[in-house]
Amino acid sequence: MKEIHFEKIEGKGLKIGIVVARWNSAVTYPLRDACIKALEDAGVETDHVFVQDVPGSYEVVYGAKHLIEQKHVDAVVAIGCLIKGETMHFEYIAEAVSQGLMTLNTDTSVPVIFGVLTCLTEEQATARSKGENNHGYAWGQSAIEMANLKNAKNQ
Ligand code: RBF
Repeated sequence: MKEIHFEKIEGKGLKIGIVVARWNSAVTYPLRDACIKALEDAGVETDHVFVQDVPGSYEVVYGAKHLIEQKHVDAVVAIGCLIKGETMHFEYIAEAVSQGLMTLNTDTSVPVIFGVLTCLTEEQATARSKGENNHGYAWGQSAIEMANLKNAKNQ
């Protein structure tokens, strides 16, 4: 399994946003839940976790921006699941969302974690959102690491 290695991460006092698309919620909700678990395991207080549902992956960029501006979070995890169909929607939405999330990273001071699965089949999406290989946990850890980097002074 490919995975990210994390040093001990401390989340106490951080405010973390999670924006989650309801499209393919059988995939995105388990990703969201694993992300929340990672935040709890790292000591983020429950009332410091702000979860915002949006209809689909295309809307996660606006949802992330909303959390940054209205909840003043230290990092956001943007969760969605795009599954390739017969038309071009997959390519257009994937490109727009990845660019949109990167623009938030470069144009705001708040790190945004890319949690959008772009899969060719439902099986691929399931394999990345369930059990040991649920990517949501590492996305939560990534948010804490980046939030601490945002708040680091002279390091
Ligand atoms: N949103 C997703 O999060 N995952 C998808 O696989 C997905 N497929 C879509 C396919 C089509 C043909 C359309 C029109 C929309 C799809 N959406 C999907 C929804 C999209 O992200 C957005 O919510 C809507 O287009 C409304 O802006």
